[in-house]
Amino acid sequence: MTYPTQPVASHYVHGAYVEDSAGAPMEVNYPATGEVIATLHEATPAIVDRALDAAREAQAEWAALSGTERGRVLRRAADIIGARNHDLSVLETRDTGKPYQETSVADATSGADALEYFGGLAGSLTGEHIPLPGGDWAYTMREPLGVCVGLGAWNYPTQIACWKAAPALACGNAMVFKPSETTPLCALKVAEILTEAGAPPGLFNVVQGAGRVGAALTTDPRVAKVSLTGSVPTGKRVYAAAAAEMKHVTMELGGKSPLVIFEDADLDDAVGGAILGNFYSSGQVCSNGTRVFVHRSIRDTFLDRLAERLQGAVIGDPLDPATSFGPMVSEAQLQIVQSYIAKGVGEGARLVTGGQRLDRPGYWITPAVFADVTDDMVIAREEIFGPVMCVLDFDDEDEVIARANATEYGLSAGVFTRDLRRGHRVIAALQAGSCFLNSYNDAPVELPFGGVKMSGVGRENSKAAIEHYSQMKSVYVRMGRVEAPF
Ligand code: TXE
Repeated sequence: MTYPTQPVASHYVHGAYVEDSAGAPMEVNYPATGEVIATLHEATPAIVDRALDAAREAQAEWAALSGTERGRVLRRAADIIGARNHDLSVLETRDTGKPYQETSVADATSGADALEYFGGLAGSLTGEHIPLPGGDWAYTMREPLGVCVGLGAWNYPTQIACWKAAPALACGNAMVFKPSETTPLCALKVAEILTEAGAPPGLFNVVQGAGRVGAALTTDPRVAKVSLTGSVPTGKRVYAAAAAEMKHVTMELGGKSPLVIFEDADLDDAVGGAILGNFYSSGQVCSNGTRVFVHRSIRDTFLDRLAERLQGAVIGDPLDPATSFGPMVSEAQLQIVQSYIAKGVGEGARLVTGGQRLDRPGYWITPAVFADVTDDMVIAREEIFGPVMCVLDFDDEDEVIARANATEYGLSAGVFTRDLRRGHRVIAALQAGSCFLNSYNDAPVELPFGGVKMSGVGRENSKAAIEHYSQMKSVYVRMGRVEAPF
């Protein structure tokens, strides 16, 4: 039996489900059919207050444990998630509409990887000893920040909750997590599982709601850090609000990433990379390579091969393991995508295939490919966040580097070529935080993930995330006498 979609209650605070029906109702739709699968309530100020108090209390207790003990809890949570991967994946599919074929290998599993990885690191987080002249010395201590807030987007609800919670908790922090109002279900399961794994009550709390609840968390003086996954406009607002009290931030924001395919690329790999980087999760991935620059000499062959491969997309019931392409997350997101497709056509781009809304309940649109796209078109400049690939032609390396970098974003970039030197040279010149050579969109926990320019601040995953969830204290130790001038 899989999990019911209606949770026991809307929020998870101090190790238990809590409800406050005074909060505005929030309906959750199954994107594949549009049907209401759960009704929750937005967090009232009283719930936010309880969650922050619970986190503050738990944080002190948690930070007093050894890193090894903290790590054990995280690793146990990873094991529980692994054992329940099927049920968690079904819930993720219902929450987001993403096909089970994806959720069963990319969501709870990725969350479990983060918990296991940071659980393993927790015991080795230390400061250092620094010898100084005259027998003096110093040491550094790595300290937690305190209570951290996580604000999630709707595209990877389980993964985002775990990617934020795992390094935060490993470093001795507590967290209040607010999922996206569009996909509120999965983070509650992460909270339940952490409790089951031995986390003290209040260590990881989930409160529901939209921007107003996120803003209340961001500005609360009990909060030391805010980590957001979302859009650039929201990122600017949250960053500015956090700055008022000099809070730490991690910003994982949007992108319009370039994927550069040279004439010597393995064409099937390049087509595969472009498919992964545009149509996985129905294109709702921040790091997608949505500006596909294809060398003019292979452009037509590339488009033919792509059209052939797209015939293989199985669009249907997301819970059927054979389905490889699901609906958009919401009617609103579908309409955004449709409006961009209309803009692309209006601007003179050639719609090679797809882009049609399917005549069925739910939020379905077929994968779209535009060719003859030019840099100035709106579809080549703005993040669409849907299954819309823009193919642009180029003639030489310097030209494509300049054009690829001519964007305010800098999340990801990919290069397909068989020329070893060119591959590394071009990657080095691209302004992006997460790059791929002859691949696209791999995000193992061992690698730092994050953007440059408007795509964000800070890094998630890898040892780099530790720097963003802890602070250093340095202690000077004088072994001799203190010599003062008077
Ligand atoms: O993101 P939002 P949404 C992009 C994508 C998409 C757009 C909107 O372009 O079309 O964002 O998606 C909370 N203070 N990405 O609506 O609005 C909000 O409740 C504090 C890129 O999901 O940025 C949610 O929990 N919090 C992205 C979170 O911030 C606030 C993945 C993100 O909301 C707030 C998904 C405020 N003032 C969408 N306002 C990626 N980069 O991965 C909103 N929130």
